[in-house]
Formats: sequence, C-alpha cells, structure tokens
Amino acid sequence: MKTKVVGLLFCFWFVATGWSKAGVVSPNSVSLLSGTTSAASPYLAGTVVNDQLIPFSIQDSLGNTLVEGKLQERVTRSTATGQLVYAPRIRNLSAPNGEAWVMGLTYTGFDGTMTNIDYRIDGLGQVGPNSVSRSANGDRLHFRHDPNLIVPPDEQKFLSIYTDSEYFAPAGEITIYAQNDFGANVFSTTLHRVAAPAFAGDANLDGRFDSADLVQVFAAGEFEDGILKNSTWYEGDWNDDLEFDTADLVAAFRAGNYSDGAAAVAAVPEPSAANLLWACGLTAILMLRRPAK
Ligand SMILES: [Ca+2]
Ligand SMILES: [Ca+2]
Ligand SMILES: [Ca+2]
Repeated sequence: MKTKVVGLLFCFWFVATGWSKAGVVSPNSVSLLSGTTSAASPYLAGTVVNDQLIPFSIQDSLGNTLVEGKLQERVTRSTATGQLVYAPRIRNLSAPNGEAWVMGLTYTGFDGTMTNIDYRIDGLGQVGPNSVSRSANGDRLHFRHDPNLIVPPDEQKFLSIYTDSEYFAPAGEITIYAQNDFGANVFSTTLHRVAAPAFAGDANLDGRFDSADLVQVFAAGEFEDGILKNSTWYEGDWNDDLEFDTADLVAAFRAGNYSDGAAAVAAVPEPSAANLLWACGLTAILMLRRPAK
C-alpha cells in the first residue's frame, strides 16, 4: 500500500464537494469509506447467489501490460431482508512489466437503486477504497483507491453495495483504472455484462418490461422445456435458477412493472406473432391468478 501527496489535494476536494460517512450514498454525493463487518451491519449477512471470476488486463498506449488479474463478481442475498448486496473485488493481481498499481474502479447499473456502500474488513483482501462517489443520475459508482493504491500482489477487499434490488442481471459495467507512474496517464479496461440491479421481466435490459421482452423469451423456446438449467436472463430466467418457468412470469407480473401499448405490439416484427399471442394469453392468466405468498 502506498501513500502520496495527491491525497492531500483530495482532502481539499472533499471539503469543497461535501461528503458524508459511509452509509446510504445518494446521487451526486461522495462518501468516505472505512470498512464494515457483518457483525456491525447484520443485514449484510447472507448467501452467495452469484460468484464468477472475470480475467482482465490493462495495457498502456504501447500495448505493454501494466497490471493483470481477475475481477471476482459476487452478489449475495441478505438473509434479513432478501435484498441484494453487490460485492466485487479485484484479486490475483500482478504487474508483469515493473511496478504498477490499481487506483480505482467504476461500477455502473445503479440508476434508481438505493445504495448503502462500504467495503468489508472481515473478508479476503488487503486494501479497501478510500471513498465512493455517485453520479448525478445515480447510475455510476466510482470507488477511489487514493491514497490506498492496490499494489500487486495485494488484493482488493470486497466492496459492499447493499441495495433495495431483488433481482440482478448482466446489466452493469466495471471499469478498472491503473497507472505505473505518479502523475502519468491513467489506463483502464472495461468489463461488460457484470451483475447489476434489474427488474424481473426486462429480458432485453432496455429498462421496460413490455411485449418485446415476452416475445424475446418465448422466441427462445425454453419455457418449461424439460432441459435442466439452460436459461439465461435474456431467455426468461429472472429469479436466477437457470430455468424459465411460471415462477419467473409470476415474479415479473407481481412486481407490477408491466407496461405496454398497441405501439409496442405493432413494432414487434414477424415471425414472433404466434409466440406473442401465446404470451398475451399467458399474461392474462397470470394477472388473474396472482398466487398467494
Ligand atoms: Ca425490456
Ligand atoms: Ca430448462
Ligand atoms: Ca427461473
């Protein structure tokens, strides 16, 4: 871990911008982070529902690799509330061509979501971010490792973004920033299709649940298809059991997010008409059904 004088400038920036302690981070605000535990914040305790390793490398303008490693893309579901905690971290970090370090990451996909943010000091990793800032529209979270640079072989501690979301989809992006000389250029790489909050039904991730989504999932032809664990978010699995079945449709309609109109239906091209008719019929049945909890 390194410190540098620029940290002092950052302090002045904080004073000028306005900041708060870790907790709920509203759009257009900055919070200092000092780490938390599941003992201190019991709502963070839960079960892991998504855990993948995504390799990455960051090159300079000449193509030389500054750093490489893996992003651990983790999501847990709070036992206490059932809501999701997004908890990525950078691990297996190395600098194959001399000293270099990671200085932060940006995580998108949180527009419209409540976020209570810190990092975990009761898990793996050596370095936590100093602060998080949230964009004015609420979508982008920037975790700043300054002065707490992540210098290989150190690893990042788990970030902890507790949200009010119940469903996640490959709707986010994470950009990782690296440097190999103080004051020099910053280089980055962006990882796509990272887990982020979504609402059940929005199969095409355009922010709406409408007939276009139903057409897409029924066109995929995996509704109760008898083939084990073969469906993605795009194919109708919204409750993360890798199947597209009635439970997914119930989840989607129960949330009350369905919005549609003749215009959307008219815009749907062939050859989906048969699927659309069936989807509409099923939709009507499910809306009437509204099963008890
Ligand atoms: Ca949609
Ligand atoms: Ca299946
Ligand atoms: Ca499912």
